[in-house]
Amino acid sequence: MFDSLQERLGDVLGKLTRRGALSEADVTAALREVRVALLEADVALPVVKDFVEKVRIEAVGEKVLRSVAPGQMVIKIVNDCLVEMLGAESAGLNIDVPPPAVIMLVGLQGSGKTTSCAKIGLRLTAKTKKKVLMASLDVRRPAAQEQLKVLGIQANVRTLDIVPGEPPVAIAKRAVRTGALEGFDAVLLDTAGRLAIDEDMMSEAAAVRDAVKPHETLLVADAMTGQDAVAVAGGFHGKIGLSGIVLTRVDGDARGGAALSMRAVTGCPIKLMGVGEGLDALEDFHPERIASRILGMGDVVSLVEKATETIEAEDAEKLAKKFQKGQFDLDDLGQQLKQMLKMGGLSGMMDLLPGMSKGQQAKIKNAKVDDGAIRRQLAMLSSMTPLERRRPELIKASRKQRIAAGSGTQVQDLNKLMKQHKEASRMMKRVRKMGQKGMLRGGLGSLLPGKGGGFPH
Ligand SMILES: Nc1nc2c(ncn2[C@@H]2O[C@H](COP(=O)(O)OP(=O)(O)O)[C@@H](O)[C@H]2O)c(=O)[nH]1
Ligand SMILES: [Mg+2]
Repeated sequence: MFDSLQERLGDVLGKLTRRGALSEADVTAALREVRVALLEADVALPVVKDFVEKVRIEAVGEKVLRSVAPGQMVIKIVNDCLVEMLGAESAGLNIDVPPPAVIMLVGLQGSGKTTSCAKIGLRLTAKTKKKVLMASLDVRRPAAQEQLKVLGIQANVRTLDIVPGEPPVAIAKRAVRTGALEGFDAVLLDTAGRLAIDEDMMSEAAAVRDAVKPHETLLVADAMTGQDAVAVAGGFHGKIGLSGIVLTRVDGDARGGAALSMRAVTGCPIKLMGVGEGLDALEDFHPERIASRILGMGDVVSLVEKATETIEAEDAEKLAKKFQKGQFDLDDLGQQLKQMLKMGGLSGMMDLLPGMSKGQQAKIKNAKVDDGAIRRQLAMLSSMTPLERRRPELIKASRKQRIAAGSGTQVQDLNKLMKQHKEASRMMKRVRKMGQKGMLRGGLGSLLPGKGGGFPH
């Protein structure tokens, strides 16, 4: 699922990150493409409109367009809005009630209700050691009750004895009564579905609901059905009231629009997803994981988060001002090294630096610069006096020996550090004529091997 959407969004957003600065027009153009991509993935139109508008409002702000890595900031905003659309936090089944917890499954025929019922039964039994009773209220299809019984045997979950001719409401009541009398923690009710929503089906489900007052009413919806699924969800929610959604066939090659719209349309969380025919093919639905799967850029998102935490705008500006004056002392170097460490070392920084091709990034990542080198350099810097850090030219032979001894390094390590600092500050001077942002980038970039300073090795 989500493959084609992922490809489309990846293209659009990738283009943004490859540009250094962004204008409002760039963002607007990109969002137009995002909109088309979502519509093609079958996301409901009102949901798409809402989504794009939300992203636009946040993305064209000063803060984003003037930030260190505007393209990535936009991706982060898209990601956050996706998460919000999918339901902010993951929601589990609500079974913390005086037992038995009654869970009713509703949905169209063939959506996967009976299978999901057995999957949930197995999960509650195996994972949370609950005592579960399942009952099929599907008296329409001759083999339906038998099907649940067979699955119950496979999953090692009890099913309510079948009484031929018993109507659905009576079965539901008997199931809950049996559950209470025999000390079951949960009673799962698998209801009958139709090929399309109709009044009969709705009133039957409503009658069961009124008779047993379920703690959870889950809509089982097939992710493959696209736009229809959204209408179905709206219909069920209006007539019966849902507490959550189980999305099935997420393992298929659906375009994913249903999954993306369902939460927004009903306001109900997607609680579980079916990812195969096997009874263990059931997973929790984590909005943030799904979002990063759709964007295929989970790493970038967390890096941007780290970057905004570590490179505060003011720090960046302060640094830029110093560069403007052509100053770059060992304190500044230390500050940059610390930032690098915080951001997960050089390989982490790579993605945040605009203007680097994928090839360059890969090369540097493969070089595997270890954080240990940065830590050693920081140790040397902290063995210096403040005066030495401000005026590196003071550091001659005897001082060098003291610093190396104090930091547990060798004089040649220190020489290397001094040389790198010299190269970096030369680089700073070279980028002086660029804009402030350019200077910051040049400054950070100069710290990278093969792109100026060439350290740490
Ligand atoms: N691939 C896949 N198949 C599923 C999933 N859930 C259910 N199915 C299959 O869908 C078909 C119909 O499922 P069933 O539970 O009988 O649907 P019901 O009519 O709503 O009770 C069965 O063949 C299931 O094996 C899923 O998550 N992935
Ligand atoms: Mg069924």
